[in-house]
Amino acid sequence: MIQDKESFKKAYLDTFSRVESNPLELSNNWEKYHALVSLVKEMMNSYWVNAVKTNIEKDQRRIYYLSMEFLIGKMLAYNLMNLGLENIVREGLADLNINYDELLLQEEEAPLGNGGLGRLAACYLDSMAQEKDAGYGFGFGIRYKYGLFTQKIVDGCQVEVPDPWLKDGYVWATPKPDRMITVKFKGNVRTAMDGNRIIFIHENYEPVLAVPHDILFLGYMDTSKINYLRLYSAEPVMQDFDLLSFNQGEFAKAAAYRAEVEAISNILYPEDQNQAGRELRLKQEYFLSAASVGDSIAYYKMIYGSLDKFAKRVAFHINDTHPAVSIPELMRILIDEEGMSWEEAWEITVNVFSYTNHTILPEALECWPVDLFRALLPRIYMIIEEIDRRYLQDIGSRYPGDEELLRKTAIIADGRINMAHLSVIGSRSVNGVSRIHSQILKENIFGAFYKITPEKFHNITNGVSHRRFLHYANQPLSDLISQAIGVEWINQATELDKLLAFSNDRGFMEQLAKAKYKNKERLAKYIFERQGVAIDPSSMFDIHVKRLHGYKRQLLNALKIMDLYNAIKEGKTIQPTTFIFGGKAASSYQRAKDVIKLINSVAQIVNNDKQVNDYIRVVFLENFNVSLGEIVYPAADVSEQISTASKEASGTGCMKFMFNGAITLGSRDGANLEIHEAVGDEHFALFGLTAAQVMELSVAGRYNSWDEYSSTPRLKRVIDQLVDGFLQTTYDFHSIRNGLLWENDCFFVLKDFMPYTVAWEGLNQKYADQDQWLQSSLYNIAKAGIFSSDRAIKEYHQLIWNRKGPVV
Ligand code: 26V
Repeated sequence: MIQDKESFKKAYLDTFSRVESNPLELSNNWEKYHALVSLVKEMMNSYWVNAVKTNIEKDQRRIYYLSMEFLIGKMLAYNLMNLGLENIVREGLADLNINYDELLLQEEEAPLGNGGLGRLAACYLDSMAQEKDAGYGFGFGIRYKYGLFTQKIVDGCQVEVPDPWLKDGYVWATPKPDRMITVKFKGNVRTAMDGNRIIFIHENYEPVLAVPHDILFLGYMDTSKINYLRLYSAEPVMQDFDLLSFNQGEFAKAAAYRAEVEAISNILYPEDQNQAGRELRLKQEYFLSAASVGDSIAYYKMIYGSLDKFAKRVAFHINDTHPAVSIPELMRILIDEEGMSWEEAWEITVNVFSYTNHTILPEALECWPVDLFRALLPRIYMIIEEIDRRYLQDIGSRYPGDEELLRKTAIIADGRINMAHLSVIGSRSVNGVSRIHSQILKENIFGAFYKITPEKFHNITNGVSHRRFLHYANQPLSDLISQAIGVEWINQATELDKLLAFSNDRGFMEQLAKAKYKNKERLAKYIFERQGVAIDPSSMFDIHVKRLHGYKRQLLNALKIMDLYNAIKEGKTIQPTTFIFGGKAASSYQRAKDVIKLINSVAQIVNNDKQVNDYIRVVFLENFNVSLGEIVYPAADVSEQISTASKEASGTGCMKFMFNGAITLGSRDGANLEIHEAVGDEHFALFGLTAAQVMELSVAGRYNSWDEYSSTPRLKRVIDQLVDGFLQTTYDFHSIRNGLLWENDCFFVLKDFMPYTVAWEGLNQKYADQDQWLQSSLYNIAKAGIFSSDRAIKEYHQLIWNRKGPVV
C-alpha cells in the first residue's frame, strides 16, 4: 500500500530492481518511466482482482462497449491523479533524483481514433469505471499497429507521417493470450441434417487469432472503480505454420498468409465521415465483432456454466454501425454453436444490443456490396438475409400494402447491405447524441422505423470527462474551484453550479482571470517553442480545433479573418485577437487539405504585416491530438463551433471548451443548442441558419450562392482574394472558390457569413469589458456539469442498458 512518500519510494525501488536490468544510477528515463508504469499497473491489477470478485458476487450486468476507435490519451499522470498519488510520486521521485515531468514525456499517446467518436468512447470508459455501481462497462476495440497518422505541416500543407506508437512496447497494455478467440473468414457453408434440424457447417475458412491486450481504467479516488479496455491484435493461427511451409518450400505462401492476417490490425482508417467500402475495413469490423461476442460467450459460460439469463446480465452497445456485424455474429453462435432455435436466438439478440448513431451524413452511412460481403463472411451473410426476410414478412403482414415502408427499412436493397437498418432492426434501443440530432433521426433518416417502433428511440446527449478535460488538464482552474466549493465537483460535476455564488466575489473573479492567463501563457509558450510564432496571452484567444471537414466550416472562419484583415487595413480597430486552428484532414480529402493550406497562407500574410499584427495573429497548430487538446482547451476565450446546422451530430469539443470557461461562438447545431439553453443568450454567441432552414434550402433551387456573393461586397472581396494573388502563393485555391460558387456552397458558408461575422464582432467587443467577459466565463463553467460523461453514462444505464427486459 502506498500512503506516503516513503512507502512510494520503497515500492518504486523494489519494482525497479525487479523489472529493469540496469541499476537506477545507470538507467535512462525510459527505464525509469517503465518501472513507474509497472508499479502503477501492478497496483491497478490488484484493485481489478478485487473488483471482479465483487462484480460476480453482486451479479452485476456486464456492458460491452464495442467501438472501432478509442482515443484514450496519455495514462500515467491521469491514473496517478485518479489514485490521488500525483504529489507523492512527484516528491518521492525528486528524492531519488528523478524528474517526474521528464518521465511523463516518455509516454506515447495511443492514437487509436480519428476524432469525436473515438474520444467519446474513451470518455465513456472513464465514466463507466466511475459509475460502476450501475453495471460494469468495458471497452472492446482494435490494437492498430498504426493508429491515426502524425500530421506535419510542410510549407503550409499537411503531410501524413506514420506514428509508430508501439515501437517501445506500450506498457499500459497487458497481453492476455489465454483469452484469445479464433475468427473465421471466407470459405463456404455446407448444410447437413442433425436429426430433424438443419445445421450449417462453415468449411475451408481462413482462421485468424484475435489476441487481447488489456488496459485498465480507473474512476476517481476509489479503487473499486475500475474496468478495462480490451484491444485485439490479429495474429496467424499456427506459430509454427511458417516453419512447416518453409520445410515444404512454401515460404512465400506462409509469408503472404502472415501478412494478410496481420493487415487486419495494422492500420486505422483515417477517414471519419466517409464510408471506406473496402474489404479490409469489413474484415476489421468483423474481427472486432467476432472477438468481442466470442469473448462474452466464453466468459459467461465460464462464470455461469450455461447461457441461461444471458440477456439479463449482458449488454452490447455498438458505437455507430461499425461493429454491427456483431448482431448476426451473436445469432450465429447461439444457433450454430449453442444449438438454439432461430426464435430463441433472436429473442436474446434483440434484447442485448443497443446502437448509437453518430452521423447523418449520407457518405458516412455504411452500406456493403452484397458480393464483397458474402465472399468474406458467407455464414453471416446468410443470417442477415434471414433477418431481413423475417423482418419484411413481419412488417408486410402488420402493414399490408405499405410498399414504401418496406422499401425504406429493408436491410438488403439494390445489391447492398444497409448496416444502419441492420442495427435498428437488431437492437432494442437506438439513440442519437444530442437533442436535435435525435430529433432528426426520428423525423428523417429513421422516420419509417420511428413510425413502427417509436419506443426504441432515445436521445442521450454526449458528455466529456470533466476529470480529464478540466480537473487534470487545467490545474489552476481546478484548484481555484476546489478552494471555492470543495472537491465534490470532481465526482459530481453539477456541483459546479455552486460557483455562481462567487460571481460578485472580486477576489475570486481576479483569480479566475489569473488562471485563464496562466493557461494562455502555457499555450503561447508551446506555440513559440514548437512553431516559432510569438503570440500575446492578453489578446483574445479564439480557437477552432477539430477534424477538418467541409461541414465544420473552418473555411468560414478563414474567410472571416480575411475580411477582418481587409477592415483593419482600412482603419478598423478591434480587441487584439489570436486565431488558433488545429486538426487533421483525411489523407484523401483534398478540399480539406486545401483549407489547411489556406489558413497557413492567411497566417503568413497576417503575421508578417506590421499594420495588422498588433490586432490579429493566426496560428495553425501542428498535429492536434488529445494531449495537445489538454493544453488548448484551458487556454481558450472563444470556442468556435460553427458547423452547418443539422450536420454536426453533437460535437464534444464544445463541451471541453465550456468546462474551461470559454464562450461559444456557435451555429444552431448539435450540442451547441443545449449549451446555449444552459447558459442563455447573454453568455453564448448564437448565429445563423436553423437545421430546418438548411434542410429547406438544400432542396434544389432554393439557394443560389451567387446571390450572396453579388449582394455582399465584403464577401465578394474575400472570395475573389482566394484567387487574385492576394495570398502570395502559387498554390491554387480555385477549387475552394469553385466549391463556394459553381458547386453552390453546399455547407452554406456564404449564407451564414454575415450573421457569423456580426456575432464574432459582438464577442470581440464584449472582450473589451473584462468584468463582463469573466461573468460569462464563470457562467459557462458553472453550467457545464450536465455535459459530463458521468451524466451521459448514468443515462445509458437508466434508459438503455439496465432497462428491465424479459429475462431470457
Ligand atoms: C465512418 C467511417 C466510415 C468507414 C471508414 C471509417 C469511418 C470512421 C467513422 C465513421 C463515422 C464517424 C461518425 C462520427 O465520427 N461522428 C461524430 O461523433 C461524435 C461523437 O458522438 C459527435 O460529437 C460528432 O458530432 C460526430 O460527427
